[in-house]
Amino acid sequence: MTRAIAAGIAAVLFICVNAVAGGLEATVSTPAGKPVEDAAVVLEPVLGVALKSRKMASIEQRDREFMPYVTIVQTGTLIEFPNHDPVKHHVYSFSPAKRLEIKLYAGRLVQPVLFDRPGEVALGCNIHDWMEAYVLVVNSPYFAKTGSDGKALIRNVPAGHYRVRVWHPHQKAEGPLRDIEIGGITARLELISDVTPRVLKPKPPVESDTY
Ligand SMILES: [Cu+2]
Repeated sequence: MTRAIAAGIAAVLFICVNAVAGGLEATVSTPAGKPVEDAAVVLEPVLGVALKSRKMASIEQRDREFMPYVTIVQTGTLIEFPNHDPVKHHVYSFSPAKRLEIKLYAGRLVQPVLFDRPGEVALGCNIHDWMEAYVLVVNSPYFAKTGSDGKALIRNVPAGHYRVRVWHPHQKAEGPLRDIEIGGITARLELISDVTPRVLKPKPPVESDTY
């Protein structure tokens, strides 16, 4: 085989490999047609092991709130909990997928926490009752979270057969899984999730905070 032919074959293979990555654009709405924000859309590969995505995520505390409200990570990801507030926080979870407690602390230098089991994790703060956040731990690196328009875009998904999962911390029930074939294009899906609207709990003025 001449070098030119080998290079030609390599170029064709490269194009083919690139062409078999696709994506999913999902729109999540309530049964009444309202866009659902903060829903997790996850593509779980039916066959084969999914590649690792990023290893570290961050849930900050700012203005005595967790940010973001919903975080999606792949199983095995470390999450750090930097505190940017002038007051202390005491982060905990009683969820079976991850029990944790970071006792009263200030500042950014707290040990990250390993989320090593798939499942849903509800976070709270022992000091500030209104603080809440959720982590969805999944066995896939292919996921996205919906914005206020209810849309989530998952890019660079290798071609193959996947199950589509939609999750929201305030869903009344998790909907049925759907199967989808991802090819070289961005697939579009309309998904329904029946959620209870988030009710913001009252937050006392910062001056009354003694922590
Ligand atoms: Cu707090």
